[in-house]
Amino acid sequence: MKKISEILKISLQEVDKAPDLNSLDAVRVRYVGKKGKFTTSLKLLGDLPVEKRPVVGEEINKAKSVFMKTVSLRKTELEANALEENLKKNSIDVTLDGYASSRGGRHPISLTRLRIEEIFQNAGFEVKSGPEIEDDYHNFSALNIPDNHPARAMHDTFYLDNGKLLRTHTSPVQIRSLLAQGAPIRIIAPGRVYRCDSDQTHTPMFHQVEGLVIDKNVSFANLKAVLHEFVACFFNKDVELRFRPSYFPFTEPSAEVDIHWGEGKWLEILGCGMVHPNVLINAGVDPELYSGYAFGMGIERLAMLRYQVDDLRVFFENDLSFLRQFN
Ligand code: 2NL
Repeated sequence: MKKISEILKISLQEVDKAPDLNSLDAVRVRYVGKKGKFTTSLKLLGDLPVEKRPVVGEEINKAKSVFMKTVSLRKTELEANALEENLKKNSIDVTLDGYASSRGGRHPISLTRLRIEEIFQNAGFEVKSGPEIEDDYHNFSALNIPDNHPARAMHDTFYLDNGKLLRTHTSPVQIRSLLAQGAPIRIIAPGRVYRCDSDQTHTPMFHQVEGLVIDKNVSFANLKAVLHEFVACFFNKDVELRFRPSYFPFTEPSAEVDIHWGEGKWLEILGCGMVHPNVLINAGVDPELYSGYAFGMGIERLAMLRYQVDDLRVFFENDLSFLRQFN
């Protein structure tokens, strides 16, 4: 009996000293495992006289129970310590800086459009917009484009099931403005336009700015002066212009304009002309009293020149590493 209380005392000391869960389990095995001290003591009961067996047996079982309870408490304690340590090791410092979220930026086409708008606004032009879904009259007929003109062919125009179409230029915006407010007028109409055409240098949707000035005594000389000033402002330098005679159904005379861009190099950037009398009549303006000029240019082309982009299609791919360069 004395020996059992002695074993218990030592075993409890070992439990208390066990530094971690593994050594605690080793202690447990040493006392209550198959060959443990309490286990073997119970097996040796048979060597005692019959009348002593129950008392000693009970004593061993009590000691074993106290031991097991102590092991269990120590186990809980060690597990709590381990958890605490793990939390410390893997804790997050919530006061550290996070990742900065980057701000978006304007698309180069938008930047170019805004720049063009600003230049013309400073020259007294109003910026106008209108629907992208148009009817035949405002997109074609009013502009003196006859029924059999190639621009009307299915090949170029996106027609909708309801007989309407996607505007092929922003001219209808100007026709609508003119019908609504009459002459004199001085406007530009930037916006998306659509043509059923797609290759290296054409996208089915692109951007255009058209301009329209109607007043008394408006001349081709006024048109040349305004375009020359616009190009100088846009490129921040004096650029030589070349007017080549051309044809548009809605202007007469008509011209295409090139800019002098490097040794002997000329690049076409816009089309223009004096508004055709038929267009003035269609828009309710008396061509005996008023005259006007109009012009149209592609925004993508101007953006490519300004930002030295040589492939039109990058404007439509939305590749972030391309777009970030314009922030
Ligand atoms: C081009 C040529 C042009 C016009 C657009 C126009 C508009 C009205 C009346 C008369 Cl309401 N003309 N617009 C005139 C000449 C040329 O655009 O090459 N655009 C990209």
